[in-house]
Amino acid sequence: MTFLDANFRHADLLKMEPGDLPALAGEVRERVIRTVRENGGHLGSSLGAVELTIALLRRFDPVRDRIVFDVGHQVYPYKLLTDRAGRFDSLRLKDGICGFPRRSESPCDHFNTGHSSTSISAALGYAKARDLLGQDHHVVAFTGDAALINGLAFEALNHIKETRTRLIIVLNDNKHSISPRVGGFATMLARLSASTSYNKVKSAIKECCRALPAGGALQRSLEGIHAQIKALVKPSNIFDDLDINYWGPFDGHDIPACEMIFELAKGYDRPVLLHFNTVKGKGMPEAEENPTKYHQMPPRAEAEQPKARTWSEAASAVTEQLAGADPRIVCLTAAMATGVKLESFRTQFPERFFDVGIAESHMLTLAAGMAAGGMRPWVFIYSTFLQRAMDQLTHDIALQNLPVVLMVDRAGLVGSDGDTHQGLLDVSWSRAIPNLEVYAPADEASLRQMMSHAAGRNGPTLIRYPRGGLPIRNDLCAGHESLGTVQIRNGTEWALLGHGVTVHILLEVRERAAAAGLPAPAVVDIRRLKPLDTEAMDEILGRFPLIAVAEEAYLHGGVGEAVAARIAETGTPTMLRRFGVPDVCVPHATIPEQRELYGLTAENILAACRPRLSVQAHTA
Ligand SMILES: Cc1ncc(C[n+]2csc(CCOP(=O)(O)OP(=O)(O)O)c2C)c(N)n1
Repeated sequence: MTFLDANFRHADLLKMEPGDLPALAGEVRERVIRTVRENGGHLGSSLGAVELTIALLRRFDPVRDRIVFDVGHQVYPYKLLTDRAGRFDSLRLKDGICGFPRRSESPCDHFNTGHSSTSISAALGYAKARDLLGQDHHVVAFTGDAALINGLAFEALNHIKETRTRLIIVLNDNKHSISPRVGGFATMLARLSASTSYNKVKSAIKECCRALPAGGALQRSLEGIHAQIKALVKPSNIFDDLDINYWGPFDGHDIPACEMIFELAKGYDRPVLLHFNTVKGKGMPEAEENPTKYHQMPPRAEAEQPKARTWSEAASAVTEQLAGADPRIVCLTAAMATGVKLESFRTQFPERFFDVGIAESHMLTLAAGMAAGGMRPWVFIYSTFLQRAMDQLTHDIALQNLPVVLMVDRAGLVGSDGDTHQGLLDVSWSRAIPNLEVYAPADEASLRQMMSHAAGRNGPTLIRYPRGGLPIRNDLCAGHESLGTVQIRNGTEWALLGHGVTVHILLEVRERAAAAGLPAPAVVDIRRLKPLDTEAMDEILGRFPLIAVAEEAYLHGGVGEAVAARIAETGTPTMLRRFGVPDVCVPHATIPEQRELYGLTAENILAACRPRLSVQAHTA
């Protein structure tokens, strides 16, 4: 019998017999695996959270109660069981179900996420709002063990006591970040997880469940278990010390036990943290075996394509070479060693590799300290996660003019992870930070050149590069020593300026223009985004009556604005068109679809510029 069909509703879950729930869990897993294999997405975390989600949804009202997920990549079972099974095949596709909780998508999604460690702060906010508004629903923060070590989560844990509110924290402890988790807190959790108290509680729960009474008798029975939990489950731990009641560890795959624990927690009038042990990738042997590999999977179409060498691989290969020549070079990552491809560096230079866990702010200040102490730190970070460490970049690194290199991966549009993961802000804010030099390579040769420059620089350098494979063209700036603005193709009447990936789009515009009998535009690689190469720039602006700037970044604060300011300040009589991402949150879709949405295509740029070209009248 199939339970999880397209019409499955949350109400159906409440009617199910407990004995049928393991079969439902199997169907949820099967659906998650099938969909992720096809569309790509996060796999291991969702597979590990199936039973906990079923129990949560049987004991809490997902609309009235506020369940706040951390990161949000474990919500596929939650989405399937909250009336979205019929649309689940569209997961992460354009206009489809988002891979993370989205308030606009369902009344059951209470807080948008994508970045980690926000759940306790947000849930605490919800709890306090409830108290102040005189409401009485439950608030649950659902967090992973690796997310818990971020400073933001610690700040929230510290604050809980002061708020004197009722809050339930579900700690889904699968012992893994993307890679194995790191640090002293991980060791403490491991010690708690190994505690044998759970077995004693389990037998108490089993005893109670044998003849579960109704009404007041149930309440008395629960109180009895509660007393046993308080008596039994008390290994010393930081949570109790922070006045957050710690209960656990429990088996997060035992649905009746999870339900009972949730029911108990609902009756508790103080903050409580429920510690569940789970297995990342549960139910899929290869994912259980290798949770790092199966944390996230590419869409089938991408997986079947021949694997191109990626920007991340190229960047880490150059770093290894530079580190071989300079023993002061150290590499830092915040739990993203696989994503930024630092595994080989870690093997080659174990003493000079630092995975700090999900702790971006700490990582940057640590790098600043290392640089002040005489080392040459190279920080590898996704553009979107650098947002977590803006003050550290500014206050600790840039203002002290320290020689830290920021290798900003996944800069630009990132595709199906959606709005929380786009790397569109780094250009705007990094252009405003003093002492910082900012570069965007358009090909591997440029990347190498920029990294060599950064290695020798006595100040902070940021190099942004995109997600995915390197371009086939690798000689764009051949013969040009300058890391500033370089004209790479000659032209008349119009010049197209870009940086990074857009340089290739502009070369395509040039080809299309030639095919259409239009004058060929000059193509210019801006290369250094800050400080702008004003000398070369002014010379180019002065030669062409039409200038177009294209960048895979927000238009607000982008390089296009800097060019506009330059044109205005120098009184250059030229017309400017800018192409980039407008003032919107960019939803999940493929990168080509996202480019299409915002006009970052050769076709659109040509169409937009065409009316300004004087020869247009002569051409077909
Ligand atoms: C601020 C931030 N840094 C990095 C990431 C990338 N990231 C996504 S999931 C993850 C690991 C999360 O581990 P955990 O909280 O234990 O949850 P699990 O995946 O094990 O369920 C990381 C590092 C992120 N989403 N947000």
